[in-house]
Amino acid sequence: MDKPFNKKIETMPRKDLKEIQLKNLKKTVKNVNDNVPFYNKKFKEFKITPDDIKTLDDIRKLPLTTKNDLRDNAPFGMMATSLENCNELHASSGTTGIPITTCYTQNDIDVWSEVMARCLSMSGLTKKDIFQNPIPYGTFTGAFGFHYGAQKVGALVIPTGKGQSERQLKLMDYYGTTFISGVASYAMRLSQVAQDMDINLKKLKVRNGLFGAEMFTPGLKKRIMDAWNMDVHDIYGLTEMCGPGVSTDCDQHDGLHLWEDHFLIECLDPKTLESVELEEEGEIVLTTLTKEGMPLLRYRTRDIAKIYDQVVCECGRTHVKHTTIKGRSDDMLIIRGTNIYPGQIESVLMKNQEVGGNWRMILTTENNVDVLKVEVESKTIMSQVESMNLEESLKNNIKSVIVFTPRIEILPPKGIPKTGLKAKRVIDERKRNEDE
Ligand code: DLL
Repeated sequence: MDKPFNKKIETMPRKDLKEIQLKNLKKTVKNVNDNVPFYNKKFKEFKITPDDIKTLDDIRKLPLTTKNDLRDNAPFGMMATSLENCNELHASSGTTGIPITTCYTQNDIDVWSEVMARCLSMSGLTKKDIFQNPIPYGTFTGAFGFHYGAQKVGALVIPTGKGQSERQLKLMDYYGTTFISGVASYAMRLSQVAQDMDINLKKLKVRNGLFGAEMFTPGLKKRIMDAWNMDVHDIYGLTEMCGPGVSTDCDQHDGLHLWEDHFLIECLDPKTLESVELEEEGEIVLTTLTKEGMPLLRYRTRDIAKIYDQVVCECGRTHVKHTTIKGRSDDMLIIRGTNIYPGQIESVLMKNQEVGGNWRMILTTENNVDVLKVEVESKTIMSQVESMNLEESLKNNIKSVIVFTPRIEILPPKGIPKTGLKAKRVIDERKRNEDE
């Protein structure tokens, strides 16, 4: 059974937790009203003052914040304190626009280390572990969050950083690494490289892994567990909150505990922006409760999940749980009139033992009709007959989930070109075809 890093807070009675939340919500609202012109203007527009926040439900009176608001005020317009009081900057990659930038005060770094230490301990990390961190150290929040948290737990951190999969595997073997972190699809890439190098992953000492940063279906999680013979946990987070460390699943592997003393979660219908019921799917909206550098009110994450209606978990933690992230609302595709999340396709693929670690969807238009092709890497090199059989079975299985029949192309292992840090699952060429 995993041990809480901070038992007092992690198992605190919910009544006390809510008191802390209300106190810190009031403080945050006053802080942004006094120090962030964007919020001060919004409060005037909404005709509210910080004194209107008397209960946690009053959060609904507050304005929502969107990624565009952050972009309009980039890079430092949303800061609640001067840069002089900050000592670290992180930013999203900015591949889809202006990078989302956030600066941390020392207290923000301390809080980040604390929540990461809780997530890592929940995934089994102890001071006895040798923790290898194969995430690029840079403006991406991933590597530093894991690094600070693992050091706080007291593990020995090996900051291997970016890529170089062969070197990562050799170092795991050489140093006897017991715990690894990373972007979810990278663990699969490593297992593929291990196969090419004739390394038996099960003979390495790695016994735990904590992964996230992108769509992470239960099917992919199980795949990684089986390939490495290790326990795998899912970690969620985003640059706008702190980076990784917002939530992680405990040993029950049934939902991710979100640290409610630092973040306040709501789940809204993305169309009406009204709250959905517990256990109903919606967009996760988060408010920071202790952030000093860039506090955010009701930030629309675009991530789709459900909040569990469960007060105390079997693990003893009292912090609320949400389901794994199903996808982003902006990832949802409408193909031939059907709403499809890439995660639905991944769930089917990962159940098939002949399927390798990588796949992607390519959408085009032919005679005004959407065409979906799913490219799938096989686990091992296949004969033509084996490949045709796999194609047929995937066609039928995917059809049963998305209603129409996709085209399937089976590619050899590593047949899909590598993308950046996070896997690129969807290539939508439909618009371009229409314009031609
Ligand atoms: O990806 C922070 C992170 C690093 C989390 C390492 C976990 C591990 P961003 O680059 O700002 O930050 O991307 C945040 O990634 O809104 C989700 O859409 C997605 N995401 C993050 N974790 C998960 C997860 C980092 N466990 C965006 N499951 C978020 C599904 C995730 N999606």
